[in-house]
Parts: sequence; C-alpha cells; structure tokens
Amino acid sequence: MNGWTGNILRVNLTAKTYKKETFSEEFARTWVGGRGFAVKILYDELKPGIDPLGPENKLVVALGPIAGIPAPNTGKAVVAAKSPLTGFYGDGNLGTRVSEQLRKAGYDAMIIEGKAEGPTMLYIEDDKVEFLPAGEVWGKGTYATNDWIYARYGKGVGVLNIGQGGENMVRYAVVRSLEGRAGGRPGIGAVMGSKLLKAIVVKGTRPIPQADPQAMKALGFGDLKTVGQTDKKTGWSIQGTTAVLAWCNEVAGLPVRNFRKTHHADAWKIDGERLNAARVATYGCPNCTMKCGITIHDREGRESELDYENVGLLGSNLEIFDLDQVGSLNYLCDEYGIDTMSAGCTLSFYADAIDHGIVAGDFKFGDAERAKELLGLAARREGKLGNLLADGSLRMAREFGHNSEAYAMQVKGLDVAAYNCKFIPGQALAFGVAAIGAHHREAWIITFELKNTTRDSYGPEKAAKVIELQRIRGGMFEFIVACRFPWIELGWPLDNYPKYFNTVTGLNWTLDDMWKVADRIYALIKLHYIREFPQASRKGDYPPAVWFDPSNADTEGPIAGKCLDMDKYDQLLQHYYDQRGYDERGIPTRVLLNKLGLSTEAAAAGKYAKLNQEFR
Ligand code: PTT
Ligand code: SF4
Repeated sequence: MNGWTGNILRVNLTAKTYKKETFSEEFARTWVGGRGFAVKILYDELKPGIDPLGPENKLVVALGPIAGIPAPNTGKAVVAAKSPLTGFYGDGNLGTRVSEQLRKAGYDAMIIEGKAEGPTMLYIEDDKVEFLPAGEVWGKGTYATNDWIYARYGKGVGVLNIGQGGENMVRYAVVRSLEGRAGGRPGIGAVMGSKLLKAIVVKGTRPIPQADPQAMKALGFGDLKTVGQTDKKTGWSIQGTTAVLAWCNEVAGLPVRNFRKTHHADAWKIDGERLNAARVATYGCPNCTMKCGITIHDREGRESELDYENVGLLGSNLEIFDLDQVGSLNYLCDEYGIDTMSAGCTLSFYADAIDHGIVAGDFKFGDAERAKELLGLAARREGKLGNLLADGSLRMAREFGHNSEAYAMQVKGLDVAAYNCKFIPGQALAFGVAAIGAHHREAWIITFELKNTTRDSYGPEKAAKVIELQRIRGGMFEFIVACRFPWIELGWPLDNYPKYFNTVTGLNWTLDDMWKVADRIYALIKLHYIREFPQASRKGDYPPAVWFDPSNADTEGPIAGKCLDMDKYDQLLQHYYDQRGYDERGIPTRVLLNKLGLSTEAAAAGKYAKLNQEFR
C-alpha cells in the first residue's frame, strides 16, 4: 500500500505487550491518517461513559501519508484520546520527530492502552518495543526529561513526554516534544500521566513506502526551498504568530482582563516587534524552512518560546504587559507541561471571580508573581485551590456558582483561543462549532471577516466560510498531517497538498476528495460528542454568554456599546447547520451520515438515549 506503512502499533501498558496490526486500503482511503485515524479508532474502541483518566481510555498517536516525508512542514503528529477536560474526543497537533521516526519504524499510528505498574518510558525501535522504568524523571519537568532522554539516545530520536502537570492529571496538561513544542490542549498529557507513561521515544530505520519516491524527493526538496525563500521575502517568521497581536489590539479583538476588554494601551509592550527585539534563538519543527519558534530570556533568565496564543492569554488577558514576565509564565507552563491557553483562561477567570466578589482570594490582574505561584499549585494539584485550578475554568465556575459560568471563557469545556469575539460574530461561530471545543485551529475566520465582510453581519456567507476553513484547517491539514502555516501565512497554494498526497500514494485525489474526508471526520467527532452527552442541544454550540451581555460592552474604542446578538447568532448557527446538513440540534442527519459512508455509525448513534426517539 503506497503512502501508508499499513501498520498500527498497539501497546498494552498493563500487560506489557505489543503487537503490529494491519489496516485495509479501504480504511486508509476513508480516514487517511492523523485526526481521521484517531477519531475512528477512539469512536470504535472506547465504550461511552468511560473515565478519561482511567485505564480504559486510549492514547492515539497518528500520522498521515505525508508526515515525515521531506516536503514543506511535515514534521507534525496528532495526539488524541477521550478528553479529561471536555469529556469527548480531543486532540492536538504538535511538531515532533516522532512523525518521521514512527513511520520509519514501520507504523502510521500507535494505540496505547491500559496503565503501567510504575512510571514508564516506552522505547520503540523498528519492530522492538521496550517498557523501561522512568522513576528517575517522574516528578521532573519536561526540559529535564527531554535532556535525560537525549543523553541516552541522542537528539535524532522522536520524543513525546509529560511534566508534572500530566503526572498529576491537570485536565489541560499537554504532551511536549522537542525544545519548544506542545500539543493536546484537551488534556492529552493528563491521559499519558493517568497511564504512568512519562515518555515515548521512537527510532526508525526503514524507508517510508511511497508510490514515487524519486518524484517526491524532487518535488519536496524543491518546495522546501521555495517556501524558505518566500518566507524570507515576506519576513513572516521575523515575528511569527505574534505579528497578529498588534492587529488584534487595533481592531478590538484582543483578550484583556478575562476578555472583559478588547484592547489596551500597553499592548505594544508585548507585541511581535518587542518579541523579535528580545529574541535569543529560533526553533522549529522538523522539515520546516520557515521556523517560527522565537525564544526570549524570561524574568528568571531562562529561555522561553512565545507564540501569539501564549502572549495573548498569559499576557494581555491577565493584564501582564512585561514580556519577560509573560516569558516566565510561559516557561512554567512548558516545564510543567500544561496548556498555556487554558492555564491563562483559568487564571483570568479566577481573578475575574475575585474581582466580582464571588470568591475571596489574593490574586489580581497584573500580578505576575502570584500567577507563577498559582501555576505551580495547579501543576502539583496542591491544596483545594491547586485542585480547583487544575480542573480548569468551567469546573471552577460550577464550583463557584453565582452565574460565573457566563464568564468562564470556554466552549464545551475547552478554553477559547486569544481572539476576543465580543463583536466578531463569524469567529464566535467558529469557536462555537469547533469540533473539540473553542480551538482556533478549526476555523480562523477573524482576518477574513474583519477585512472582507461587514463586522455586524450574521449572514450565511460567514457560516460558509467557517465550513470552508474547517475543511482545510480542522480537516485536510489534520489528516494528511502537515503544518498549515505555509498556506495561511505565505499563501502556499492548497493544490500542492493533493499533489504531495498523490505522489506518495499513487492516487489521483482532488481537493474535493479531501473535503469529503474532512466532513466525515467532523460528523464522527460530533457523534462522539452526542454519544457522551445525549442531552446535548444546540446550546453546546454557543460561545461564552458574556459576549452577548450588553452590560459588558466596551465603553470606548472601535466597538463601544456593541456586543453579540443572541437571536442573530442563533440564525447564523442555523445557517451553519443547514449548510452542513445537520438538524436544528446540531446533529448530523441520517441522510448525511449515509452519504458520508457512516451508516454503521448512524445505526449505532440511534441507540443512544434521546437520539433513539428523535434521530432522523
Ligand atoms: C496548540 C496551541 C497553540 S496554537 C499554542 S501557540 W499557536 C500554544 N502553545 C503552547 C506551548 O508552546 N506550550 C504549552 N505549554 N502550551 C501551549 N498551548 C497552546 O497550544 C504550534 C504551531 C502553532 S503555534 C500553531 S497556531 C499552528 N497549529 C497547527 C495545528 O494545530 N495544526 C496543524 N496542522 N498545523 C499547525 N501549525 C501551527 O503549529 P494543540 P506546536 Mg500545538 C510551546 O497542539 O493542542 O492544537 O494546541 O503544536 O508544534 O507547538 O506548533 O499561536
Ligand atoms: Fe513548526 Fe512554525 Fe515551521 Fe509550522 S511554521 S512547521 S509551527 S516551525
């Protein structure tokens, strides 16, 4: 089977066993890889209602047909499991050498089951799998763990590891890799921790099967060069993702003070220009010629890599405008292995709740030193406060009561990315209907919306754009598995991706074929959600209530007096459902599921509780 190794590695930590399983060509063409493989495997193999932090949950690491191939930005992998934060399918995409090494070892994915007896590191080299003790680094952060691994195996191996956050099952713990990469925002690191799995190390020595390796080599290396030259011409990686901060501030789309405000006079102190001026090094994922990881020295003199989401949610949203202090908070999140975005939203929610007199506490917006202590409490689950913080903003709000859930900035339990949608309806919809909760990965419509449409329109064109972007960003890039930045930041044509795909697989797919797979994946993630939450209604597809609250509107600036309109959002959501072929509750119809080849799943979905009577 060209383009795929045709194998999945299944490891059972309880029994210390492993086996190589094969998959069919039909499975490969239906789900392709990455997110597609992960959602299908988890949907089929997890019983509904299982504890995400129990041994029944499974961790999937999945790659796609172009992952690890020398071609633009293919050094990525998808990590997935049932999420301890949201309670249904969750995943993330991170830069790692695992992409190339696992495929060279002969696998397109691995499934990790059960729970180890004690802290464990998995070492995979081609057909061999070793279960090694990791007690020496249990309790240590991700940097020390990485160093420990490199000292044993050298820097060429693929590594996925967790810090104290994962070990202590912080619900938003991430998986770390390389020096500055992290992924799996919905708590995939906590799932690793629940299995006492400290690290996975992979080394492969075989060629990745390809239909036309010579053609791919010429195409891939040529395009890597062109992407690098284009990046130099545009200068995108000078500021990387943080270039967007100044713009968000200008258009009143920046999160400030738990998203209460949309811009701030001091935002320039933490923008991309300042970051570039403070740069001490540049890092990137494998197979990338537009490396965007910018590090600075934090307040304590450590190297910390900052992206926009980190600066927006640990900086402006906490009203911390000292770049080196934002660097410190970011460093701690990386060291503990917890998601900077949910950590930022959880801390800002806590400060907001104190500010509103809902709870007593000593944390105020702008207090970077206390924020550092709180991150430590969360990562160690220390005391009542540490445990509350470790469970994330939604659970904290439910504990605090007093309608504070309205300003816990999350959708389906996953905290929103750093775009303040107080008056940006299309991006608010993108958060509302993102497959795994409020992740900007799924549809980043904000620039299109503010540059090409009327800001206060809730028309069908915005729903159409969200679907288009979901197919590309949450779909194609997540199942062929490659970084989307060449396309989004440098305008690298999308047509190149079917070209890479066809060259390695020998197939003849168009972008339309890609969209069909994307729609299938979205429908199955939705079924996973509905299976876990049978009472779910369209209300689950709403962004945080505070964005609809006129009393929360800005009092000055470009959107003074404005906020989202509930009735109009409802219409926009209906446009989205209509265009997707979902019913008015946001459930894919039986007709659509049959069309997507999901009739077996449709039949099974009909069994679940309320769906039984109402599924159409
Ligand atoms: C991603 C999310 C992001 S998205 C950021 S910054 W971004 C945060 N990074 C964190 C971090 O760092 N440390 C930490 N402890 N927590 C962090 N949480 C946040 O995690 C990421 C880049 C970026 S930087 C983005 S947008 C793009 N994301 C891609 C994607 O999702 N898919 C894809 N095919 N290509 C992408 N390219 C870009 O990759 P999650 P990374 Mg991450 C340190 O995974 O769970 O989706 O969360 O992957 O390798 O670090 O690269 O302004
Ligand atoms: Fe990684 Fe950035 Fe390169 Fe994408 S552009 S592959 S995130 S270094």
